[in-house]
Amino acid sequence: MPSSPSFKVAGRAVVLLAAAAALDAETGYNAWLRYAKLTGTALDQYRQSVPAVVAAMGDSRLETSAQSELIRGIRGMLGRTPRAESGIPQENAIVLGTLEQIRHHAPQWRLDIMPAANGYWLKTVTAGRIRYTVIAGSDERGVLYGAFALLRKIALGDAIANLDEKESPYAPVRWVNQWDNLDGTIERGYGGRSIFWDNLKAREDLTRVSDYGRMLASLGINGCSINNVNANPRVLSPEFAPQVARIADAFRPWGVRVAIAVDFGSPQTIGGLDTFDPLDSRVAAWWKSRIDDLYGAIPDLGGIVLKADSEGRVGPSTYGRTHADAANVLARALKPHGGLLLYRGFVYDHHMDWRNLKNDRGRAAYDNFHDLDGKFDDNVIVQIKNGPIDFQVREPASPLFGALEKTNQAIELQITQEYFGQSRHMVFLVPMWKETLDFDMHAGQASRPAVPTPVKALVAGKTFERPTGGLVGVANIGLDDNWSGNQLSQANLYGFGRLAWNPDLSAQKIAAEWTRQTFGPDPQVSATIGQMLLSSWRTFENYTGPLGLQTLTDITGNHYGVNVEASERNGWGQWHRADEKGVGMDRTAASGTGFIGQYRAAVARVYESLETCPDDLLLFLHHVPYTYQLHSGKTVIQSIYDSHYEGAAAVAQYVRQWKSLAGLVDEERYGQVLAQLEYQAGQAVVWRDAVNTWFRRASQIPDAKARNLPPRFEAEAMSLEGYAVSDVTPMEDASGGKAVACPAGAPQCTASLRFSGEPGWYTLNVQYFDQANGTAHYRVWVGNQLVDEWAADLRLPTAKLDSTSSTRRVISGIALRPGDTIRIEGRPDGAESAALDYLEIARVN
Ligand code: GCV
Repeated sequence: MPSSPSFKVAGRAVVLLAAAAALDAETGYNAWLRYAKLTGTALDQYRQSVPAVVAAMGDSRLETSAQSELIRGIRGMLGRTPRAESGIPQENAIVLGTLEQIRHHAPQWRLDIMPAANGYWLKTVTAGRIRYTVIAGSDERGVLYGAFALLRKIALGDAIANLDEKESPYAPVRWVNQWDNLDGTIERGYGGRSIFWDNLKAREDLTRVSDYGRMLASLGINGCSINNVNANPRVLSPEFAPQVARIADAFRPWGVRVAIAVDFGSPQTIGGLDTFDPLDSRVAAWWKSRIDDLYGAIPDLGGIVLKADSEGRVGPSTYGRTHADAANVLARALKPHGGLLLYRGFVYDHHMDWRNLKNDRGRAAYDNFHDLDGKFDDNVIVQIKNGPIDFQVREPASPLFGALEKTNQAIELQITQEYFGQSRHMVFLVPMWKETLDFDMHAGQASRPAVPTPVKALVAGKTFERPTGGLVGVANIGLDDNWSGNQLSQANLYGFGRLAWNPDLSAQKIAAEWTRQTFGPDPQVSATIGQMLLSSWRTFENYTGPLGLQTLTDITGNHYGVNVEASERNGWGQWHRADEKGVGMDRTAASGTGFIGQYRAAVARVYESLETCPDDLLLFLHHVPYTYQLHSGKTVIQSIYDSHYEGAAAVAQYVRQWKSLAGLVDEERYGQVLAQLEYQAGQAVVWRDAVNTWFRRASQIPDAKARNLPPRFEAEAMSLEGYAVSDVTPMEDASGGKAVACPAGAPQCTASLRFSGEPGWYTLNVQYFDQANGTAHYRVWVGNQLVDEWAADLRLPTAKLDSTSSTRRVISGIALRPGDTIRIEGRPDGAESAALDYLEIARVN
């Protein structure tokens, strides 16, 4: 990727001189595989310990990738290009191959313990004065993963001189799912269009797919389903197989097997049968013939992902058949080819009667699948979302994990940040995933000694000795230069991959690894970014949906802005049941929906009792009055108010923390992240105010704390020229429930006020609306002086005036005197009305 060497942040000239060479502007395309040149003693040390030769024992595609990756990485980090050789050289060398090859060529090295499939052994071996750094894989993938592991060690500054380290993946299935549509759009994708598809075909240029395969391989990910689970039936049409085959070709050098998602109605829609009944022999024959053909074109196809009977997708219920019937008909066709069928456990009724307090979407996965335990073929995996609802900001582990003993399972985690601020908010999801993976479901046999049965062990097949299972992540990448819509969301892809390889890694370790590889070894950079990442889930939860309320977003719309009521009075079942008396879903066995009874007794006991239920999940599991006292000592309502203020304050602090890295991060990424965090800080205020206003109105209980906030001037109370006052819905999405909008066709409108405060330095926070239907322009004047201007050109997912479009412009360092006129000019464009909510004038201390 092109990069520009310019770097011009004022005020850090001394630091810059020293760091300039390392701080070339970067797009983020190389993600954590930058292989940036080492400096100082690290460079000297590695130059001494890294040999001049990289020798491969075999010439398979994966070994060749491993060899060239090592050369690429060493050239990048050490500025030296090792020689590529084959066989065992008579000089110091990195030697890579499968254990079988190495034993054959060098039996005297006695590498006789085989790591599990896809594993590797990094070992320093000496022969007289010759020193070999051996990368021995249990298979070819293991060789490739070992090569990446060695490079990671160098990038992290770990010692490599005396290696003896064996690693193998925790679970056999380590897949990503792309929700990419064949037309090139991506469902819930925030990193640009698809790298795979355009215009109902595979893209002409698949270089990005190959580069993505390299990123996945660096983490040990071994499979990728390449189209949306809301599948276009066309993916199974006979003429489409070459398209899939081209993508498989691009991934193959990186050991990533392609899988596809299919539509269960395909025997009818594509096959021309009059049925898709899984027990009809013609349907079974059709699946077999299509799958045989696919394997003809892609012999190493990983398998198929199936979403059936969910959110409008057809499924076995049409014929009164079970999910096992549906899964097995495909699994039997896949079996002779070694393919897997990943059947999604995300099955629920989205037309439930919300008035019935016993209805509960949270029950659905367990209710649909636990009776079928033992009925699925052994190449079927039930793919279960981490929580019982749908990737909300906090959910308990799905009870289904603890309910399947004779069925393979996988956990589905969402890397793309659908309910987590999409690509605009920084939220590092690893701590949340860890909480679920480490959660003990107490699923062991009562008769056996109590061995912990965490979710990770259950899905990896360890607890009940299942033949397969694993971790699946819904990916967050697209054609954007930085892959994921912003620089920091790459950490989630990295974190997913590292956890899929080893869920015992700590969130701290993963954050530290990612930060160092992505932003370099400066300790201040590592400490600051690490602190931001690791606190970001709690921060996001604080300003969106604390205490188990789930993400209080517009669940029937864009899943982005705040809309507390959107969850209620509809059939989607993401209810929080907040009313004037109390809040929360009663999911107890005693008086509620019975959801808690789906857990094994030891878990159910903790959740059922208010005494032991953790505060973080209280409102997910219980309905309580607003005045109920939490373990924290606060009332529920005060905790809601406080956490929203804390969340917004934490994001404001992230901005300051990031600014402390000026000069230590390259200019391009520094600027992008700063802009993102400043935007997020504004959005956190929008969330804070909307949620708190809503709950104050509902509960009629005021915030007990006097908050010291900057004075706010509503736009509708300013002196307006051209602007018209407009109601905002829901009303809590705008301060005072109103905005001012400039009518279409008007060249310009203005809102002004006379400043009457103390003379001094101030920050002006202009809260305006950036709609998606035009590019309005704003200018701010103090007296006759233009102090700021900008275009409302963010890619926000709404054309309305609401919390999604509500955006903050921070104008700092403004000198004000009493009597000054502050004037905001808005120039509308298209249907975008240059709307304003309010102006805050904050004194700078
Ligand atoms: C692919 C949620 C998302 C949908 C997604 C669905 C699923 O409902 O909003 O976009 O569809 O989950 O996981 O199937």
